[in-house]
Amino acid sequence: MSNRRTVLGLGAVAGGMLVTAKLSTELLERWPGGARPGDPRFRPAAAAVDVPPPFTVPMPVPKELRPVIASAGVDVFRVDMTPATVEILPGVRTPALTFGGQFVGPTIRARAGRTALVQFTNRIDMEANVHLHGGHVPASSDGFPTDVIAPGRSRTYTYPNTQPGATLWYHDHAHGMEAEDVYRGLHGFYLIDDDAERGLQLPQGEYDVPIMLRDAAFAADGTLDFASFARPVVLANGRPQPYFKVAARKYRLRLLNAANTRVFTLTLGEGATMTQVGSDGGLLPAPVPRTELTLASAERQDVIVDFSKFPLGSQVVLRDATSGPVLRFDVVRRAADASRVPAALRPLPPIPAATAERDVTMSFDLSRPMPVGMLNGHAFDANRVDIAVRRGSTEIWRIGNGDPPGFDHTFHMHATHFRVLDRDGKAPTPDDAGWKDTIYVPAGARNIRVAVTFPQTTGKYVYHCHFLEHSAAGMMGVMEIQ
Ligand SMILES: [Cu+2]
Repeated sequence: MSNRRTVLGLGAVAGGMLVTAKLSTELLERWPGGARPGDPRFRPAAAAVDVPPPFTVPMPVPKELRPVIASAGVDVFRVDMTPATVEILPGVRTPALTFGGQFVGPTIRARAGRTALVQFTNRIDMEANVHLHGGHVPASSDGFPTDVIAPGRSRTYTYPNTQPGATLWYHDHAHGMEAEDVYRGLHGFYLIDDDAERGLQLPQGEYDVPIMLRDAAFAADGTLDFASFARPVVLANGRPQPYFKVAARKYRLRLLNAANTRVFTLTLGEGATMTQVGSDGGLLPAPVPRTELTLASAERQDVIVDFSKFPLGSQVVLRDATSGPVLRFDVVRRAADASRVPAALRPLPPIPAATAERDVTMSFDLSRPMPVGMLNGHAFDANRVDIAVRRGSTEIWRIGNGDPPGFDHTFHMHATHFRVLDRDGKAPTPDDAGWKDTIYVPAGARNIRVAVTFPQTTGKYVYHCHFLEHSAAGMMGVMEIQ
């Protein structure tokens, strides 16, 4: 454990510096303008490992997990957390830490109004735990960083699914290890379906596709290189720049940025429209036509793409502004399409009057040999309550980035969702729409105001930077709902 933590410390610096200091002279020299495909720097420094050309492997859709028991009102699932050797790059064996042996864990599809009990068994040789990102769950099932599952032990998490339909994901949250563990594969989708949403007749079944985007660096022997500055290989559902065969009809694409420390800015084809219907906490009040989506680490956006707008045989590329092609959709067949995109989806309720306002400033202590992550000047301490709030109350939090230019952050709050009111006095961006649990806090952001209504549950939850190298380095606080 101590060895692994030491390694993590180095990784924290590397990963943190990668994104946060992207404007530093040193990095600009190494990485001017970011890597582009075809640029030799797009490959890892010691790239003896073969990264295939784009669009040579198919994109899988992670398997959906069947409940082992489905009784009145309760579904029971079992998932092993286990080391596994997986194929990410074709023909290359990569050791990973997985849920259920899959590099992108099995998708858990839950139903609103039905409790899911998920028993996780830790078959990894170190402590780990599980956080349901975006889940409204009791504190005892939230994966508090020090509330871990010992090796060889099992733990059943209770997910009440009292929130509306949404694209959530589950991942490790063991303090100090979350960055490395998630990087090595402890991530999977958790989708909540609700009847009202189903009634809208958005694309369903095989036309409802979760897509996990992330990046990775590979050492020459095929292992995932966690300490690497650069993570040049972009993966969609665990494969490098894959293709995905689609029918000429509407699809719901549930896009998740599961990269530890990266911002994707996505466009489709030659400026094709992606109709956004959902964000972190589920459906927007109305569909929003978008041509460019920005997803910081852990953010989700659900979009409807109508591939019938493209001639059969078209190849439509999803592209990231920094890394280039991410995924190619090949329009290969016709299909019936009874799905719709209604003009009204799910109304957003009015925000209750706030009873408190608080500031949360995110920064590094750069005076130390290893940068330490801080919120309001304090590194994470699991035994200290940083913010106590009243259950059911509404507050306005002003999130600021206290670091010098070049240091980006993200802000994530557990237990609930919030709404972005404004950014430094300006209107929120389209990427801030709807119910959010994670927002981008770029360099220079001083006052992003969010309104949050706390749930009726009580207990200790964390809020943190979701660039996981930053939270692992201490950029995390404890809030107690009382
Ligand atoms: Cu950060």
